[in-house]
Amino acid sequence: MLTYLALPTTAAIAGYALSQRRTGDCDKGDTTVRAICLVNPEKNQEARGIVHFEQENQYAKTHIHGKFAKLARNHAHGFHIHAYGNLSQGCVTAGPHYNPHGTEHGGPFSSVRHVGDLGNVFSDSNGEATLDHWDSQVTLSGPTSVIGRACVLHKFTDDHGYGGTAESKKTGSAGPRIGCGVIGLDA
Ligand SMILES: [Cu+2]
Ligand SMILES: [Zn+2]
Repeated sequence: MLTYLALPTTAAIAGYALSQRRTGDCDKGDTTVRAICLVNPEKNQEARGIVHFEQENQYAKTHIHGKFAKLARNHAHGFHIHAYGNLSQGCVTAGPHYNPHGTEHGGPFSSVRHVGDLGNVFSDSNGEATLDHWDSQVTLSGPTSVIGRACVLHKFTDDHGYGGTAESKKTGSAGPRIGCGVIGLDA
């Protein structure tokens, strides 16, 4: 009787231990955080897109890649991360470029830039664009994480702060917001 009880108990403990070890291994091996931003057109606009974010750990560059459609043909459209995920009044309530360090506007490879400065997406003759960028300032965890903020597509070209105006140093003079979405966690 005791033997019959003991056997399954031992098996259960062994199985539990094994499952714990597997879970532990899995946690160590995959620290990648993923996020997604569905870019929906602003009112009376058509531009749309889908952007994926992947970061292996808090200190790694973040891979930002995606696709856009219904853009102006053969055009560079400014694309940024803005401070807030509030789209209640459309893209305008997403606030300014995400700028946790209080710096001037720049381009994605500028030494002085907003964290949210992703530059431009370049459309082809069909009004379609792909984005494939590894970013050194955008993070998906920690105090300056972009999760819950917004990605915003603009009508005009971001001049990376070289336009010679106050607006250029603030927004890159990228003009009206034509599409946006909230950056949310992905599996
Ligand atoms: Cu913007
Ligand atoms: Zn900026």
